Amino acid sequence: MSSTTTITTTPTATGYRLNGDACQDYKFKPIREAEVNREMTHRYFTDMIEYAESDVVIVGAGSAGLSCAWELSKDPSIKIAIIEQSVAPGGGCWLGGQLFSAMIVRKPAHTFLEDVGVPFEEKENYVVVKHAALFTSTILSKLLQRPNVKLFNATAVEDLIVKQGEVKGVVTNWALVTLTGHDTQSCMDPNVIEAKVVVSGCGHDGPFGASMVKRLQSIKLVEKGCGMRCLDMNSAEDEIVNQTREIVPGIVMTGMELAELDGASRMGPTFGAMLISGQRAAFAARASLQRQRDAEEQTQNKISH
Ligand code: AHZ
Repeated sequence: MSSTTTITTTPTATGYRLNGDACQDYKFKPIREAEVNREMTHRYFTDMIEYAESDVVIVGAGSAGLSCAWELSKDPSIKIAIIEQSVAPGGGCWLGGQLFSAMIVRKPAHTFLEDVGVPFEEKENYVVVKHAALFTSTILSKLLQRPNVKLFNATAVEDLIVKQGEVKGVVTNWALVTLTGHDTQSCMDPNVIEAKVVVSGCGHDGPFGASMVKRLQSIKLVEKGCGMRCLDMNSAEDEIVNQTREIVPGIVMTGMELAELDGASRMGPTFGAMLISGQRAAFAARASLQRQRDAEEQTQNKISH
């Protein structure tokens, strides 16, 4: 509380006490419009310059992508850009399923919730978070405070940078351009972010979903799979976690997009697999970074000998 804050103790009609300056004649400090502009644009473009070369780009800020970012960003030396086409990050995890609030997480994935600090109600084989938005808002608020993480929302990944069969980064555009602009503004070229590893968590097929797996199939870096199978909660969650891996050099896949690649079942409204698949994707991304560092070191050693 600032030293100038006044506390009123007048009881209101509802019995609550109001406190703070909001009850007084309120006056903001002055600001110039241009100052607001410069604060925002300077910071955004500084971030764009800073993250033009990232260690890891995570595509899609759904439950899998965010869980991956959570785990990976524990190492402050890894620079992570998260690209989300929607204005609001979170993908499908603002709701538990359909329009319902509660989020079901099957054990033992509840340990991930403990790690993030999300409270839950305990049942024998699963836990319940009282609102999925509590998970999403908690992980987002903690993640976005980490100095090695930048979220670029309202930005879509349109394509990949691929060299000699290895993924070396992503091609981006403002999501509005990707969604509608290409009808009228086909000349609007995109932007790029170089990355040592790309983690794709674009979700299953849909208006924007599975965008990465479709592109990888079209350039024949992966085979065309049979697509997501029908719902079976018990097999689906294990399958997704166990299939999480680096699918081609430089690209790790996580979450429901994997079902489109490998033909796994969908699990419907249970989220444990998304959290643990995200965590596994972080381990796979770290292993890929390490492998690339070792290879670089070997090349340097050969040159210097
Ligand atoms: O907007 C998408 C969403 O937030 C984003 N996205 C997709 N393509 C993109 C692109 N560029 C940038 N080209 C992109 N962003 O990716 C996010 C995917 O989140 P999601 O919640 O849809 O997927 P997830 O795999 O993290 O979680 C799946 C949750 C599901 S679906 C399901 C079922 O249908 O049975 N069950 C569960 C638990």
